[in-house]
Amino acid sequence: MRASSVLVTGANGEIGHGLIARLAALGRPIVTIDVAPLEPDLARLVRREFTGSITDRGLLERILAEFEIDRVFHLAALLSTRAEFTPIAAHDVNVGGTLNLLEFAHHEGQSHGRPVVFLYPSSVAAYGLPDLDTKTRAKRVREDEWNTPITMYGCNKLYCEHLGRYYAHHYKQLAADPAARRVDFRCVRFPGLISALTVPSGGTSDYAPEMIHAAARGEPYTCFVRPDTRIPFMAMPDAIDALLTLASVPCERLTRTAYNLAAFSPTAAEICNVVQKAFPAASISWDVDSKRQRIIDSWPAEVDDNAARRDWGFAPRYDFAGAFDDYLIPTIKERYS
Ligand code: AKB
Repeated sequence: MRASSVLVTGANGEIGHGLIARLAALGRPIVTIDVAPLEPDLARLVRREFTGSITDRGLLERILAEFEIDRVFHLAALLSTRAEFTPIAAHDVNVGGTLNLLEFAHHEGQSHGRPVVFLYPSSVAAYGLPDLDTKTRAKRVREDEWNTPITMYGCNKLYCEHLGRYYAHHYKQLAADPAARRVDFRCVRFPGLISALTVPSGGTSDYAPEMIHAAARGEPYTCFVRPDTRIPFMAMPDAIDALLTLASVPCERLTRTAYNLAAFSPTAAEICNVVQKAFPAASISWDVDSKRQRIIDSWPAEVDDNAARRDWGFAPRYDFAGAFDDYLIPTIKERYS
């Protein structure tokens, strides 16, 4: 008999670290895919680790043959800055890989007869505001506004939100016997995420976590965006809670497939101030990279997350002060001590 398990792609990444620990604590057998071997602390927690790419359909077929997957957390992606340097590779992984995973989930659902719950982290990068004036006037942007991303990553995320909705509601709609609902696709649009345990790479919202971790390590940091730059952020534990909550809510409660999530929206200068208060020796300077700034300026300062709050009770634990005082600063200090 195939073992019923949860599949996590991009398991070695920032969200994967937190999510795998939580899934293991819940007693769920975990199967992972990542292009790099799992770090030893994570590897101990999983039932089976596959080192390879989500673009490799043969690999997905092997997993299909061996495991009964009833839940997928599809975290693997090339982030916004990296994707601009290699847009075709980004499209292959972010879109091609997601399409493979959706098809995989459909076949899993067909084989065990239950819909596979498919969790997909989209991003605030799915938005694209044309200029700073519009960004200021837009205020709290709703899911269906300003869906005109300017990055390959943002275009990939927005398109995959629609692919997921297609698999969930319209798959093979013209077939003589339209397929039963096999993929239960659920998506959150994450803001920039800040973890106390890992440092991101390849993103454009990375200036916030980089600034904090550099200060804790006693290293100087040069911030690549203007001090008045404002986008939404969230502490990693709230991001993991959101994925787990959305995964377990009855599907009748969901009125959409993609939900905005928000927690706090500080400027880069406000982040710098709290970091400097916590680490008085921190050396933070500013050298604006106008191209990365343009990307950040196209993302909203705030998003409207009323639908997530109403439909499935999303309620982040950490506001700006709490995220730093109760989670980031103490955990990071302990990590580097
Ligand atoms: C990035 O900066 O690319 C990501 C994101 C906001 O999705 N952190």
